[in-house]
Amino acid sequence: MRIERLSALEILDSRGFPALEVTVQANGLTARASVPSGKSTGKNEALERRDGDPKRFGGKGVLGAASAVVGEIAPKLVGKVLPSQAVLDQMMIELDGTPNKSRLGANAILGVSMAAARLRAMTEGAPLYQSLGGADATMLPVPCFNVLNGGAHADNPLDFQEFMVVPAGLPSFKDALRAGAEIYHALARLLESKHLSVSVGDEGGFAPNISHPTEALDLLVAAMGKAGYRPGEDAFIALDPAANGFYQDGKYVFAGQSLDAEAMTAMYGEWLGRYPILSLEDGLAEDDVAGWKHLTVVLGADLQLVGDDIFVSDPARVKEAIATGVANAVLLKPNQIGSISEITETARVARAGGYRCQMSHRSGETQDDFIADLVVALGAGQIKSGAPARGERVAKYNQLLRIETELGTRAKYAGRQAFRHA
Ligand code: 2PG
Ligand code: MG
Repeated sequence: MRIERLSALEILDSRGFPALEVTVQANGLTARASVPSGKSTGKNEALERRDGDPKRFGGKGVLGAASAVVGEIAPKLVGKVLPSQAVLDQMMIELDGTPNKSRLGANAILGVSMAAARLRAMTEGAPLYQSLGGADATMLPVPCFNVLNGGAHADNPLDFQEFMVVPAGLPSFKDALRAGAEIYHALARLLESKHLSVSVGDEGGFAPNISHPTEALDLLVAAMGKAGYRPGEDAFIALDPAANGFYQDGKYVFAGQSLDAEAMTAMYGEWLGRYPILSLEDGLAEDDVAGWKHLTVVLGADLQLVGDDIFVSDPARVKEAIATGVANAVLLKPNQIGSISEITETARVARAGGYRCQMSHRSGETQDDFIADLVVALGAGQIKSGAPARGERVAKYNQLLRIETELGTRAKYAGRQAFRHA
């Protein structure tokens, strides 16, 4: 089976900005993939190539990335047998020749990497999760539903970015999805009763006019109860403050406060006694490594501490973190590193060091549901894909439902075990 055609198209993402879609064809089969985009990005992410032409999409066009696919990558693949994932990704990394994929663009490389993985699964006649993960890939992840948005993803006064509902205590993914949707709607009714807005942020969570994180935490716990779920038994809370966004001159400045890393750690610790929090992502800023070490020493035994901006899904950074005691879990965002082989390696390195992994979407998404299959393939046990609402967010959750149904009695639900110490 030889690759007949590799093409790229500039499409729109969920925010109305350009995104890259890649299509690969062989043997009458067509596989397609598109690449999402972050807004609160880590400074060391692989480069998302944008045109910078102010006359088109405010400089955000991806025609250059598209032409890298068609003009540079396609000539290496068209007419050839589809290589293994490792060989393909390595070929593109070498063709790019930069440490952060800045020449071809991480969006160009990842788009081809994903589309090729899909094509391989189609030629094998296997579902994508099985093609990538083998016959043992049967673990459905715990979904983390981002139901209250702030920070860079909303224009409300809330400085913390994400407040997630985590139905880890339910028996199956399907039950967890239903709980997420019911709690989301209970939260809407609660907000309405308080005359707060139910307009939403970039990830489909509500963005009410509140400013203190504990107001959001109280709302989450109340919504769980209103929907008939027991906080701390059926459903839990995960946070992504995305602390880079409010880190100024060595202090964390939010809701009228200015705290150092020790005070932040004490505050998070105090919340653990009051709220059923089982995961904290980017509780401190990417440059505050000393703060992260302190946070890990003080809270690492009781709480999952996820590194996002600080690790940027980079296996080398994760390795260093394991050696130096920073965090105890890793967020997996394929476009931070730029290929399927590399994100798989990040998960392997994390796992080998005893770190948990959580698969993640980006705030700018498409309907592509690749990460749903990938989280099952990697057996990561956790995923965040925004609210249980909005097409590009539920595309992933719905694909997980299909996978769960297809696996039937072989499907396992990660549940509370997916979270360290939970
Ligand atoms: C995050 C993400 C996804 P963004 O910070 O974890 O929720 O946001 O894609 O804007 O980086
Ligand atoms: Mg984050």
